[in-house]
Amino acid sequence: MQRDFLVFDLIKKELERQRRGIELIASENFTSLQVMEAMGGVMTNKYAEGYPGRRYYGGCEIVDQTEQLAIDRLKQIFNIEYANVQPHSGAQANASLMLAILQPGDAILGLDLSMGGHLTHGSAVNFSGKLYQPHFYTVTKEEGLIDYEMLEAQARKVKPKLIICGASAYSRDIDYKRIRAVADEVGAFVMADIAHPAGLIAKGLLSSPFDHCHFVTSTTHKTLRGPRGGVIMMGKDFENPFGLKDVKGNIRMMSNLIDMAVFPGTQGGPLEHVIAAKAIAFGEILTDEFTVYAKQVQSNAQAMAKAFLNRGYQIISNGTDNHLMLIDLRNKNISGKKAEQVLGHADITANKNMVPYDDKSAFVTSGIRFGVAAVTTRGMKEDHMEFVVNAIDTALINADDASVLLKTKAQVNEFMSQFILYPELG
Ligand code: DSN
Repeated sequence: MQRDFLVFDLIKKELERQRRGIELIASENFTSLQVMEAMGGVMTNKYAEGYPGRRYYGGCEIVDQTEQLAIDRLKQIFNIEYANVQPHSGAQANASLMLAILQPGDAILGLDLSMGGHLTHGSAVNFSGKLYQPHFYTVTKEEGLIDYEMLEAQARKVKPKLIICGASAYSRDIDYKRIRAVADEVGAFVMADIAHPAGLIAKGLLSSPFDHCHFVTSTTHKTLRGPRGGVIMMGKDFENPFGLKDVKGNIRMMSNLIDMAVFPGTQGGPLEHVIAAKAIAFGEILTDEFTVYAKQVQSNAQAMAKAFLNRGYQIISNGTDNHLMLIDLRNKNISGKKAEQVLGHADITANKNMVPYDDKSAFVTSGIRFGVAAVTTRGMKEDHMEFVVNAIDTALINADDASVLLKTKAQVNEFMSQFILYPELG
């Protein structure tokens, strides 16, 4: 085969883009080189429908070992009884989990997308809002914190089968115990989607959902710094309450139902090359080096929040406990859409985001979301946050001045040249 220079040239350009810019998208990170090597390796060629030791294809004896390693390491990270590492993404993980425990039309209760929630937590444009009957709770207008009283009132009113906690633009810790209490009262399951803060939870820097939530889902590529993918976990396996039995008449455990909902329920062949990469990333998370990284993420986020507050920016909930923050730009007289574009001109990458009670649409928005997981991987410390926030502020203040944006971009590129990314790639 002829080398496809067209595509490889684009991949090289993407590497250069990642190297020269400040990456602040809260859901992104830079994997280690060994994680990327596994993703680009020969395991991509293998079909392995089923699970380790019980596959529908021959030749699975090696991928059985990588998948089992990924499962065992993930269980060790969170000290849990059950893990499924096959979901192709966080959305697939949530779809599988819901398939395992819900019937079409069942009521679910999640954080409203416009308040920091996620598409798969009941949005009308997503399977979760189409197949199930979605209901929502919000954050409080004054403090920007989850409105637990509203959550409890909604749960009592709509009697959901599932309460979903977790978010994609919420910077505070979550009171899982309180959510479980109302779930028990109304007979609901609780699922925590920890896609964003998983890396901090892994190191005990935020509350653990495992003691209180029946199910926990996550992506593997955000603060966990692994390959793009998803996982489903349970702190403790338990007998399914639906009375389903196996061929021998034994009650099936929840782990069986979840495994079956992933495959054959929602997915076909697992991505064994990605699962091998997950195993490597999970091994990295178990090291002390990752503990240092996770602590630095949290410290950097707090330093960044402080620098924004010092410049008069309004952060929803006035700060952060995790790796991200959501900024309401209304007092800065610029929309999220424009801010995202302007920062792009200065090689600073972030995403526009609705703020709670936003008066602008999801395509325009009043907010912008910043996360520090990726820049922390690049090697940034608390002191560097001052440069980053100053560059953002300069760009936003001079949104219509092309010469200032060009100068800021040059400063950003020069600044980033000290944080070497993938030197092995030339
Ligand atoms: N798209 C992810 C994020 O940016 O938070 C969530 O799925």
